[in-house]
Amino acid sequence: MYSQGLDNLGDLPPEQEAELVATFQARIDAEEKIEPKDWMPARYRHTLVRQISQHAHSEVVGMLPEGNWLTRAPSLHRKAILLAKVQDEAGHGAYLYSAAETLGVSRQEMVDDLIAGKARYSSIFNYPTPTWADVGAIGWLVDGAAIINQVPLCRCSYGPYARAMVRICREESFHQRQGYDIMQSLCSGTDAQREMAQDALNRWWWPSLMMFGPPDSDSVHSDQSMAWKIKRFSNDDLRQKFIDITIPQAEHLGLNVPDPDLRWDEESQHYEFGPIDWEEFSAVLAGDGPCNEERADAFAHKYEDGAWVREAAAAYAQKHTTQSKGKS
Ligand code: BYC
Repeated sequence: MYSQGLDNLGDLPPEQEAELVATFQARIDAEEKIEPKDWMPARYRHTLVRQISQHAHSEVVGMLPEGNWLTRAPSLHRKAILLAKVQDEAGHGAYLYSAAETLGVSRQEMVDDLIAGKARYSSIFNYPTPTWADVGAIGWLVDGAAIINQVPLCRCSYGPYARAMVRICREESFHQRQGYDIMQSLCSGTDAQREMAQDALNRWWWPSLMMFGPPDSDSVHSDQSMAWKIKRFSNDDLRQKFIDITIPQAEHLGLNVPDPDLRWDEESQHYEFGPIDWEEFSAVLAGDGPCNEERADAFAHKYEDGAWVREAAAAYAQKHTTQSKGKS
């Protein structure tokens, strides 16, 4: 996938290639940012295209589960906030597709791969949102997990990705707050509302932990990505951080985290938690999650429906360019 034109080695003599690689790694080690026109190993470029395009697809597919609730938000106020949040996700997708484009792959290719089922997006968006509390749980847990995972990406060695992440993380903080605020309202409401909040936590807790990726022992890309300072922390370290931050928030809401093995460990100063169902994770990645098919169909149809907007925008841009050329 996306391999055409990405290999910039091959014809070089081995000594010259080794020298380029060593200089590149020295720049990374010195915390310099790598910019689009700089020399980079093909695998570095490829890893970034893989991760950034998956990330962009996640933002865009992530609009679908919450978008389901735009017409049914419980008040005008909640609707306005949710609209703003969903629009932010579209913006995040746009920044990320642009960051990936600086590496030599077109947005069209990335979208075509998503529609063809060849590209991944986050496992979390293959779960359903049957109640309003799911919108709260997504903001609180999913955006909360995203912040933990993405704040270190603001220090990613690739400049355009790192810079896109700074703005995205600011907006994710607002998203997490709006989700927690929904949960707070439900938890201080009627018994039925509290039950709805608890049910949403029960369903979203484990999938949120899976967002951080497979355990370190099974993570195929982590070591290399950490050596290149694309990733700064391992999947397990970030998952632990998320758990440690989130349990007190659940306690504050008066909700029970659905893990009978959960306990605070004085010695390590971390929460210990029960086994994650990695078979479920693998099934979701293989396309057998509760909503994989629904999301794929919805994305493809919405993309088709939006063709006229893209055509109109391209025609407008073309006209604008011709007019400004005529003036100069
Ligand atoms: N879901 O070697 P590993 C959001 C794949 S959007 C699906 O550890 P890596 C939001 C992985 O791709 C959240 N696939 O990989 C949006 C690899 O397969 P391939 C998205 C997953 O890349 C709207 C294989 O498993 N955030 O927050 O080192 C509303 C082995 O994994 C997942 C990002 O994308 C998963 N959960 O680490 C609200 C952040 N986990 O590619 C919120 C940027 C793993 O070899 N991405 N896989 O076929 C990352 O930080 C890293 O790519 C990951 C995985 C931590 C996700």
